[in-house]
Amino acid sequence: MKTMSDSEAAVQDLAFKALDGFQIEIPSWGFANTGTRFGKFAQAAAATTIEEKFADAAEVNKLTGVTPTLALHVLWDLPEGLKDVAQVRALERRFGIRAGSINPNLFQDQEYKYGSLCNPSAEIRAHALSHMLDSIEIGKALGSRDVSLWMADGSNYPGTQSMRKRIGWLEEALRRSHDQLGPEQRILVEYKPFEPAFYHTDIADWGMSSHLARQAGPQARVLVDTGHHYNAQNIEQIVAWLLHTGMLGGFHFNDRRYADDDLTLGSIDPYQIFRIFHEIQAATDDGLEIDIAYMIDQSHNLKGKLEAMVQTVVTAQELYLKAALVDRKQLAKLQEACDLVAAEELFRGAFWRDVRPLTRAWREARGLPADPLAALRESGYVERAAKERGSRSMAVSSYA
Ligand code: RM4
Ligand code: MN
Ligand code: MN
Repeated sequence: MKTMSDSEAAVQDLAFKALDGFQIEIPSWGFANTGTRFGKFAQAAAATTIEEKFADAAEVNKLTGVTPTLALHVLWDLPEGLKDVAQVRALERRFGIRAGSINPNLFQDQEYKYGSLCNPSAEIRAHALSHMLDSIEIGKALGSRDVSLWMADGSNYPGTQSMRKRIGWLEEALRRSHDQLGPEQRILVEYKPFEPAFYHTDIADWGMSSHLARQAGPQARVLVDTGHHYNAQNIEQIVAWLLHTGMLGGFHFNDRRYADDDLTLGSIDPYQIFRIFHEIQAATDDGLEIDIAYMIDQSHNLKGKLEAMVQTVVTAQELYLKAALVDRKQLAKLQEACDLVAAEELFRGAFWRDVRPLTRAWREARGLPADPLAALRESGYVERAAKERGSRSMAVSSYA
């Protein structure tokens, strides 16, 4: 066996520490038959019950070792609300996976046609708020920390809604939700510039999220979904601002070429995720107190669900590790001296470094499969799931 030089050992040390400190939450809906609004291509192995989603999550965690929690969507996973908590508790014990963030669903009820928390009808707003409060109670009962709020609220045509009144309603709803949080709980406020609303969206960008989180109370933060930006936007700069102002609460990771495409992380622009991780790790090095929930929010329409999830987790680890290996002391010196090319080369160099031998070594040292994707294929899990689930999972509804 080849022995390591001191510097190789130091790099490995640093790498193992970084990887030990990185976990990422997977979404229950990433295992289900989701698709585009034009239709779904059903997969025989897709999960159709919450039990199957927990089983899939446990498989991903067994292969990668870094996904101990599963994000839940209230309507899809706990259709009976609080009454379903006992079942989720039992699944947690059975599969060794904990319930992660709780995602209220304020976009599917017919009454939300003109908005939920921002609906001009006081009655509908009250109904939406009570769903928020139920979601907070579900989070409490499950001991899960984050309630992550995303709304589809907005309008399609100029002049049809008062944008300013709707801000006021939203502020009130978030304050009242915040009042009900347990001491460990947080509300994460997600933003999105458009879709499904195409003229104005009530929480359209990080400034709006940040304002709403601040006025809601000290336990509210911003959630950055990487797919929820205009194409030219500098997301790592947004991240830097949120870090600086103490408002960064979490991420929904995914990739995209055009809009909210929900493609697998790093498939289109891995450099961007690297740049985001660099900002976070630089802030940590500088002693900023941060507590960020890393979560995946993807919809795997064409790729196999399990494969796509494992691929995403592995990619996240690789990009996180590349960022951990940026020599930030040296980079700070080069930045100070305005040695632009050397600074950029150092930065780019870290991005181009092949960290896969390090992630393999870490996995072996932690008793995990060195190549989780290959291990998934060898396990036959997907084929077994397809056999068992096949008939049920093919019965999916179409767009119309
Ligand atoms: C939204 C947003 C939310 C997700 C819904 C289903 O675009 O990303 O986080 O819960 O989709
Ligand atoms: Mn999201
Ligand atoms: Mn989205």
